[in-house]
Amino acid sequence: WAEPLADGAVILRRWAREEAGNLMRLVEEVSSQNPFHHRITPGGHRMSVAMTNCGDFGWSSDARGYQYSERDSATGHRWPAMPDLFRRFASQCAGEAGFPQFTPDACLINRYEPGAKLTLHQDKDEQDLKQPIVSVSLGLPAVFQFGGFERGDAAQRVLLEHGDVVVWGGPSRLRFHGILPLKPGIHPLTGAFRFNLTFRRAFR
Ligand code: MD3
Ligand code: FE
Repeated sequence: WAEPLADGAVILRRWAREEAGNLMRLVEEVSSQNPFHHRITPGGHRMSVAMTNCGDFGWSSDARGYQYSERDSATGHRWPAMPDLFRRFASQCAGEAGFPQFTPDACLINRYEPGAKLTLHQDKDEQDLKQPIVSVSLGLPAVFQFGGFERGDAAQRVLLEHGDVVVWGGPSRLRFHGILPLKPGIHPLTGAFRFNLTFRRAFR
């Protein structure tokens, strides 16, 4: 079912459940070509979340900063192609949420182990901020923090569970958000991990 979260943000609860097995198989395929990797922030910290990407562009962080690029700066190789199912599924979810024209050119895949977290941040490295971001959560549940437009604004907490899809568009696109440290557990599909796929339009 669809649950409005804020202006421009909709949670499609459990929307990815049926495809979860197929999506995870494709995550394994992508990560066999471009392994999950704990990147270093421009400030020199190792991220607790491990990442990989697929698509024409990938998001990464290194000493030079955060950017989308056609190649992984760690290897010099192009990112694995975005699987058709990823592109189709993301477009379909965006359509449900009122963004019928969305076609992602980048998919960032985050892998959380127990204790891994993402501190409050904004996603604003994309060229056209009118395009939404579609996020798909798989495996262990996590507490998502959804703040305001300033880092210090109060944040609401929302549990994101296996199969939950969220479409972030409109004014919600620039809200601060993050993930609290993952609690340990075992999920039948993903084991000790949580995965989050975010589908993005990096460039017009
Ligand atoms: C709200 N990922 O990759 S998904 C990220 O669970 C990111 O891995 C989190 O934040 C995760 O940048 C949260 C939900 C999400 C994704 C993108 C957003 C919320 C968003 C962009 C704008 C506003
Ligand atoms: Fe984000």
